[in-house]
Amino acid sequence: MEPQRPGAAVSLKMDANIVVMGTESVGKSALTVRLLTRRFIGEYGDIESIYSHSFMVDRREVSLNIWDSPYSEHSSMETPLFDKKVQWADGYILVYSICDRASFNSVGRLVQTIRSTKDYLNGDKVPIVIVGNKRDLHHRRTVLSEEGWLLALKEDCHFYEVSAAENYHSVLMVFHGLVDRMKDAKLTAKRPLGFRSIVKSMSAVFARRRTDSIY
Ligand SMILES: Nc1nc2c(ncn2[C@@H]2O[C@H](COP(=O)(O)OP(=O)(O)OP(=O)(O)O)[C@@H](O)[C@H]2O)c(=O)[nH]1
Ligand SMILES: [Mg+2]
Repeated sequence: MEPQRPGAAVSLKMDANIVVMGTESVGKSALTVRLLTRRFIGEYGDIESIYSHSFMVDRREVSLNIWDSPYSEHSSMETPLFDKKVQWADGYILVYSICDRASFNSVGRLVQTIRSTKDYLNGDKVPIVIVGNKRDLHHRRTVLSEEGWLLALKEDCHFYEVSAAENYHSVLMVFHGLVDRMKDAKLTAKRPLGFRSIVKSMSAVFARRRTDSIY
């Protein structure tokens, strides 16, 4: 009988923390809920949550913790909560709306701030995916696809234009793209806070449990 290799089963599983960021109403919750439930429910409220989600990629189980928070000035860049999120995460989904030029400009600034905040050995390798959402609203478009592509090229990030309202598969591609990026990065990141402690600290701040979710 073939001897069992210690840790062989463990190496088939990948655990990762993902944070979804972007300014108000760009569709952060819509994207997250699409991935989790395959549905678009229209209104999402102001729920701060870390969701767990698993799927198989190349016969490997990928288990994600996805932190979705409503945008607020207080949790925007260069605050303690922002720093905590950035350190907690292994990968970042930065969302803008193709109908909102200011949200696009904000994504450019976010990439820079994440790179300078994250305790990675090599800031250039931080896995970031840029998402232009609300593609279905093309008649109200103010940000060209080319601008999204150019930003992603310049910042060496993956880029997707999607509609959380109309399409599940493009949303799935976003998360798969980030998982690929995280696999490639092969990073040695410091992780000062574990998942449990971050949930605890969130409960303290927001006085609600993560099970207050959309279900
Ligand atoms: N047409 C269209 N509407 C969308 C799309 N994604 C989200 N929305 C709508 O945009 C609004 C905001 O979506 P949310 O997912 O709540 O946005 P958010 O980024 O989570 O916003 P905050 O949590 O407040 O920061 C809602 O009315 C959604 O129904 C999309 O792809 N197309
Ligand atoms: Mg939200």
